[in-house]
Amino acid sequence: MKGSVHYEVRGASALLSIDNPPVNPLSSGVRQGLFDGMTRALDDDDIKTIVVTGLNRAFIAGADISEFGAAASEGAGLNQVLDLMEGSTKPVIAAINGTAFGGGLEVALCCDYRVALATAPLGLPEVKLGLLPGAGGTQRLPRLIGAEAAIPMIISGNPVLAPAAFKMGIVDQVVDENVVEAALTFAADLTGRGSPTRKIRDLSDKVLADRNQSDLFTKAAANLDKTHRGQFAPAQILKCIEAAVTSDDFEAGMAVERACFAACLGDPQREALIHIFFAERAANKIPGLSKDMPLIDVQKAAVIGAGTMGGGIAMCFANAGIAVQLHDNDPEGLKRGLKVIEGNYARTVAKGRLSQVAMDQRMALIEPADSLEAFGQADVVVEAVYENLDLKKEIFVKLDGIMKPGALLASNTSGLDIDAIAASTSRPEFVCGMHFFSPANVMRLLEVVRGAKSSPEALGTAMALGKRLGKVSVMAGNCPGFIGNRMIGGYSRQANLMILEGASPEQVDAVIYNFGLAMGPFAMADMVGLDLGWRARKMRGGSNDITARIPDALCEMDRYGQKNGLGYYRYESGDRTPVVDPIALEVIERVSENLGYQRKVFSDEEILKRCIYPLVNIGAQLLDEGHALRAGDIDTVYVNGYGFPNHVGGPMWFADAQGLSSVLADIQRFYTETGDEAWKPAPLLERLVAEGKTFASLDQ
Ligand code: 3H9
Repeated sequence: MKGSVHYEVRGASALLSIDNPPVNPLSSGVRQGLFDGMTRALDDDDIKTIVVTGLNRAFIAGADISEFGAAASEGAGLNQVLDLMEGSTKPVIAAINGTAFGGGLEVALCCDYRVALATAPLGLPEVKLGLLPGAGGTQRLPRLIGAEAAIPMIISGNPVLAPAAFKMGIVDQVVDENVVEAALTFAADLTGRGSPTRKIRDLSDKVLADRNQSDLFTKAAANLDKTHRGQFAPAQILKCIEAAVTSDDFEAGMAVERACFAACLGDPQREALIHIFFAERAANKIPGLSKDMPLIDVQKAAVIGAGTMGGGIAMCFANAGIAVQLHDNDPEGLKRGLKVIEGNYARTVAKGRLSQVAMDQRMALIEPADSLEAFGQADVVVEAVYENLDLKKEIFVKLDGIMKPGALLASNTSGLDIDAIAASTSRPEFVCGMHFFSPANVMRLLEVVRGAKSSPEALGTAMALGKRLGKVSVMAGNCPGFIGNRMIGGYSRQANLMILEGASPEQVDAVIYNFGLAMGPFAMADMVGLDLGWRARKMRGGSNDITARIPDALCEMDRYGQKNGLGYYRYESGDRTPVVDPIALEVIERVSENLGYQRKVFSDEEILKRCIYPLVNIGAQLLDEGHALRAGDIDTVYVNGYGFPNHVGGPMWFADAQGLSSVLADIQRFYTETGDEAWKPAPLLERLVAEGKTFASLDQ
């Protein structure tokens, strides 16, 4: 059995300490240990109170996620343990020493009282795994703090720190240190007062008050479409909380929770979300990079380029408490960049999500630098100038002469050749890619790009730095576009071909939106600006690519996208909602006819396949070439960097779910119909189908 619980007698208290490193999930050994410890304490007349705490860095991180979908595990069930705790005639006190998530918080809610360390986060994040708190959380939390506060906490899955939990009424005492001693003192005090117990299941005042709010659940349900579009678990959560509010019968509410939990457990979204949970963590494990190898000690960072990317990257460092110098070769650009950063922070302060003090501290960590020479003592530099290989090489030549020995030299290129950049220095082993996604201070993804000569030390440092910056880091090989942009190229190309062949931007965008992305390729193109590509193509002397003909024609008519209110769509002033514009449709039809297309009608299903299957086919090539280490890495990139719906699990997981043989059959059909080499089936996809395997099987 996995994990254990230590039993100690401390005065008149039994102290149960959960030990299942690193974060104490409720694995079989923990459940059995809690059951045995509770039984022993209840049977011992000298024991008057019971204190439950966690060793290691958490209280309890929740149910053991790896057990979901696996064969039933041995030992006591969680409900048996919780019944024993909640039924205890001796007060049970949770000494919350660290993270109390999911089933962990539910354990604490079955205790009579909760004492927490001020730094401990408490939350019910099950929704992020496609689940709901299935150990009474949906019934006990509303009884403790009221449904109005419980709904956002359970629906968002976001944790609160112990001091906020105290204000909400979730914990009874917060201490800055020695939480176990504080809980034992709390216990001794209870004994002195005749050992009163306090069972949350018996509380009713909060839910009775909630009953008077007739629109609580209709409002919450209406909000789900904005916050959790297409997701299954959130509506189930509301159903459970409503049961807690509308009936006095606790057991009836628990029965609703059990049924809804079972429904979530059986839903494919749960599997997809748990796949993403483990894939994000697996992405950190790089063959050849050991956990304890020496890394560069990053105290001071530097960023080149104060535009949107560079400014966002500087904010990432400052947010993580790392001093960062920022340089731009245009002094006005540097001033503008600093103003934008200040404005970004000020908006977060205005929304109440950052204190003014924290903003001032972060701004103080960002030091403008007049010249690159100022970077000599930085431990890492991230170059974030625009995508021009010659310019980047020139900068790296200079950095080579300026940076101290042993510093990490990273380029934020989104797809240029890292080896060519590294070759312009005398220390290619210290060069790698660190590709942030825009806006860098918001987006979670970081692609760390391995050059042919990048040393394990440099790569390990970049990966660890990503974690410090709060990013999900994925290692990518050095190929044009790396993982993400190489794949997105196939997606955009098919979308652009389809509007030439007869689909409308609105239809393609609707299919992609309904699939779960925030916006489709044409709304996205309008947002980014059609003129960027158009100007770049003109500078290169034009392009033979037929998919550029429509955006070129739109730009020739001064339709640049959202920025001037006209693009693939029309935009009312001050509104970003795309409105179908017959003029743009006329342009599309004209270009399409001039190129000799017979426009045809597309089904939504065909559109979805044409957009998503290039991701799958290119993803398979990346795996075969070794440019992506795992199918799960590709899914992690797409979910965190490209807005792919995480409840679908990423493109490779989606392909597995469709059945690889049917995906391959469609790709073969597209190849035959179009003769387009881009549709040539990836050899890995063919091999997997021939062997009856899935992409997921490669990661096991
Ligand atoms: C639940 O509770 C359902 C109940 O309501 C009902 C039941 C009937 N299980 O993230 P890290 C592993 S659902 C198993 O790198 P951090 C993780 O895979 C659960 N393993 O550390 C990793 O393994 P490895 C609700 C888990 O410090 C290692 O621990 N709970 C679990 O950055 C370290 O993790 C959640 O959703 C788990 N529950 O963050 C909490 N948790 O080293 C999910 C972690 O082999 N967990 N592992 O790669 C988290 O949010 C973060 O892991 C946590 C620590 C904040 C706890």
